[in-house]
Amino acid sequence: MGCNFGKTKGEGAAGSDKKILFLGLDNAGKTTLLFKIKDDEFKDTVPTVGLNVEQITYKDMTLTLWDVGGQARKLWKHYYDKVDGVIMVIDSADMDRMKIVQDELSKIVVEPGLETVPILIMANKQDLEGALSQTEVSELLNIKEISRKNLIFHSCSAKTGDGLWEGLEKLSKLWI
Ligand code: G3D
Ligand code: MG
Repeated sequence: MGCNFGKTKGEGAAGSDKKILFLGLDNAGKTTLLFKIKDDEFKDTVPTVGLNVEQITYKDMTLTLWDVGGQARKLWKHYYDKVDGVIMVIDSADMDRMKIVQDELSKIVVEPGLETVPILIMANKQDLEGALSQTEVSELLNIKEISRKNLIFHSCSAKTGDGLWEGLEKLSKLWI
């Protein structure tokens, strides 16, 4: 499945610690994605009340992954300090809330303190029948209107793991 754990020196950014923040609406799949990355397995999750923080070694980097929950969106900004990357997780099958996702994204991209932080948008739940494709999600979110260099987009399934490592790979390239 292309899992890229372990130390493969020379391929990533110079050995370093990176703090990555998972953002997204509740039920988008943040916690599932976090544990899929951590343990490479599909876990039943319960809605995140507090924080899930996990650390992994990816290439020659230590990534600390912060899942801060999706319900209290006003609290997200308290976690922006010293963030090296944001992974915004989207439920691609949840068309009804795409407008809310778009609003949240438009706030994140102009957030003071996140201007230079790479953002990876993950169009999750691609395994679900009826999920919108990466292109469809990106059109609904009006991504092309966002003038920001370090914003990348990828589709994935936290359930199967498809696209997960490719997304992380894209994000890690922005640190080089
Ligand atoms: P959140 O942390 O963003 O709030 P969760 O979301 O990780 O708790 O996931 C919410 C629900 O979506 C969970 O289902 C989880 O299993 C499911 N889910 C997450 N990612 C995927 C995916 O890629 N594909 C599919 N099919 N389901 C996914 P339950 O039923 O436990 O509420
Ligand atoms: Mg959660």
